[in-house]
Order: sequence, then structure tokens, then C-alpha cells
Amino acid sequence: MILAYENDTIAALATPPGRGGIAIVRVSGENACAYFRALFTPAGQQQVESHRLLYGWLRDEKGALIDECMGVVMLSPRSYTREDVAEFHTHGGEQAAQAALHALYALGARPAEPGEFTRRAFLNGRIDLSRAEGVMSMIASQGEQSARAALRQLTGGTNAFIRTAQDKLTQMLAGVAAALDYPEEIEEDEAAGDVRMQAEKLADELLSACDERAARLLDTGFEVALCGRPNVGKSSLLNALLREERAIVTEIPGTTRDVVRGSLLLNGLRVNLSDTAGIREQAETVEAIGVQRAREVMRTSDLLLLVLDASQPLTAEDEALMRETSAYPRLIVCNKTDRGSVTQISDALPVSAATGDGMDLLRTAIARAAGTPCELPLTNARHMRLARKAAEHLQCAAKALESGAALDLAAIDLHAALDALGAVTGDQVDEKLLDGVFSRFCVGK
Ligand SMILES: Nc1nc2c(ncn2[C@@H]2O[C@H](COP(=O)(O)OP(=O)(O)OP(=O)(O)O)[C@@H](O)[C@H]2O)c(=O)[nH]1
Ligand SMILES: [Mg+2]
Repeated sequence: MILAYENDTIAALATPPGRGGIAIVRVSGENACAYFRALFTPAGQQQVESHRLLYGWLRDEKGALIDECMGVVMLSPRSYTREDVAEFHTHGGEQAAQAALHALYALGARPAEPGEFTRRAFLNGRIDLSRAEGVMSMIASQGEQSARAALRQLTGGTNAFIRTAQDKLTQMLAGVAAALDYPEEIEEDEAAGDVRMQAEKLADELLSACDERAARLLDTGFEVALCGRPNVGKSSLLNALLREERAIVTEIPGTTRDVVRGSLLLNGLRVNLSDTAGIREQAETVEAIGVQRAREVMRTSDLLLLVLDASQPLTAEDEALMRETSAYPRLIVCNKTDRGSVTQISDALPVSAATGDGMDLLRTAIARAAGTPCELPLTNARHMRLARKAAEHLQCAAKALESGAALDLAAIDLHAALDALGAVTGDQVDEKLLDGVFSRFCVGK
């Protein structure tokens, strides 16, 4: 498959716009080195050498001074894109970097598309597609755990897993070809039995490598809803967990109506909290809508914190809520312990939003409920979709062989499985797929 590849020279700001210590302008392509020499004058007697950071002066195409800065050239193939790459590390803020970019455009460089540097790294064979996507996940990661998953992908964890699966498939196909080519020497039934077993085993391996829950948690976070009857201190707990006054707290029951959200990091994972309206049956119109929303949030959360008032005996509403939420993953939190503990329930977490007592244990319990997602090789949605597709083809092949189909028929499915795996690593890709993957990158990467 031939993929369009232009080696024209592209340039972009590699650092985020706005104020900062330095701004980096990156250039890649056949003229990167020439443009660097045209705009940058090293101080003193320094020579421009590959991979050597130089101090000097940056001028525009007409010779007007832009900045005093650092510059570096990284010659092909030892660069991010495997092309000649040059960088200017200017003072932060946007003025110098924008002026450098305009000078580069005046010389003939073109603004890079989103992800175009990484796309070139892929097209030049430096990284496979799963590693390129790891770069993007790393940039987008929120929290240590998603960064760790991205790093695994980035350093080739997904690639290694898929390559192993591809090798197994290639061996199976070789077995099929041998049986078809040498029918006198290889018993077809026996070969079919072997292939069937291997196909089933590989399908299982692929399916159990997909970690849907981890993928979602790493991508969007662990959803936790605070629920309970009015006035038990849900909003106070939200504020205490977030360590800021996010939700309105009053002594009037029915204060919260809309769902109030906030996020925090626990154990390196993003946790999204939703504070909801206190649940009671006799609520007026607006509050009743709030109660309805609370129930929707309760249904879609990963974890419920059912909040009770420890300083009062349980009410009928509390008891109803205990029953209503018993089927959900939940923690029971007895709040207001600073006022005494009339209500004692086994397994409940005693806390006081007012004094902060028990809050650390509550944080630990939430983190434990979230678990440590993702020790599995596949956490990217595209990769998981393809792995499942490959597994389906393998199961089809196994089923066909079981019902006595000929080996060459099963081979069609084995080839289809191989193609699906090839799309993970990018052995089997088309322009449309690449556009889809790289358009989600940021400019300058
Ligand atoms: N002493 C004490 N008072 C608390 C504690 N937590 C909350 N309160 C008080 O309880 C009252 C209700 O608190 P909120 O956080 O608004 O309760 P809520 O569950 O969000 O109430 P609704 O939004 O009406 O459902 C307020 O007066 C709080 O100051 C606590 O740990 N100790
Ligand atoms: Mg509230």
C-alpha cells in the first residue's frame, strides 16, 4: 500500500501558546537545515553540528533581530520524524516564536497540520501506529495512571503484544498452507484440529487483553455520586473532598437541586464527583426535577456514596435509600460524627465534613473502589475494537473447522484476523484511517 508522503518542510509551535519560560518552534523536512542556517547565527566560533544545542541570535528573513535564543539541528535519520529537524528555543510568550514562524513561512515552510510530525515519524517507519497513538494519549493524560498506560503504549507495549499475536496467526496460516500443499504427508483432520485449538486460544487471549473499564476510567475518570436524603451533608462532603467551596451549603433541606460536579485526583486517577439533590418524595416542582436528576446520576455512576446523618436515628427515607441503592456499588458514609454517633452501621465510614475527621479514610476507600485500572495491554478504543474483530474472525474459523469445513475456508477468516491486527500497528492502513488518528493530535506534535 502506498501512502501519500510529502517531504516538504513543515513548521509549528511545539509548546502551548501563552506565557511561559520558553517557546519552541519546530521545523521538519528537506529544507529544515537550510532555513535554520538562514535565520540563526551561533555566537562565537560555534559550528552548526547535529544534536548540539547552540546559543545565538535569531533573525527574520530580512535580517531583523527577533530574539537571543537557543537553536538545534537534528539531522536525518536521528530525529523525531527521521527527517532533518531544526528547533528554535526562544523566550516564552508568543512574540518571538510567532516571528520565527513567519520568517520560516517567508522562506517557504508550510504550517504543519495537527499531528503531522508524528505522522511523518510513522510513515518513515520510526514508530508504529500504536506508539504514535501512545504519544497522543501521553499528551492528553490526566493523572499518573493514564500517563502510565500511555507510556506503556508509547514504549511499545501494545506493539509487542500485537506482534506476538500476529506471529501466532502467521504460524497457524503456515500450518494450513503445509496441510493443503502436502495432503499425503499431513492428515487434514489433524491439522484442522490443531488450527481450531490455536484459533480459540488466541481469540481468548485477544479478548482478555482488552480492558474496557480501564480504558474508560483512564479516559474520562471514575464517576462517584453523593446521594442521600436532604440535609445529611452531601454538599459539605463534596466541598471537603474537593477542598473548595464548590456547592452551596445551608441548613435548609432541599438546598441542592442541580447536579454539582467537581474532579480530584486520587491515587493518580481522575475521580469525578457529582453532588445531587437530597432524595425525598414530598418535593416541590423544582426540587422534584432535582430528585429525578439525582436518580439518573445514581444509575450511571461507578460508585455511590450513600450519605447518612450519624447524629440522628435513621429515618424511613434513609432506610428506603439503603434498600434502593443496595444493588449498586456503594459506600455508606455516616456524616456529622462531630455531633455524636447515634447511627451505627457495620461497614459504614464515619466522617465529619465539618472537622475533616475520617476524610482520609473516605478518600482511601474511594480509591480502593476504583482499583488500579489497566495492567492489560490494550486500553485504546481503536485497538480494542480491532482486537475484538480479530477474535471474532478466529472464532468463526474455529467454528467452521469444528463443523467440518475445509482448511482453506477457515484460512479466509485467519487472514481477516491478521488484517485487523495489522490495522492496530499500522501495517494495514489507509489515508482515511491515518487522517482519523492524526487529526486528533495537537499542532506541533
Ligand atoms: N456539625 C456538622 N454539621 C454538618 C456537617 N456536614 C454538614 N453539616 C451541616 O448540615 C447542613 C446541611 O448540609 P449540606 O451539605 O447542605 O447538606 P446536603 O445533604 O447537601 O443537603 P441538600 O442539598 O438539601 O440535600 C448544613 O447546615 C451544614 O453546615 C458535619 O460534618 N458536622
Ligand atoms: Mg446539597
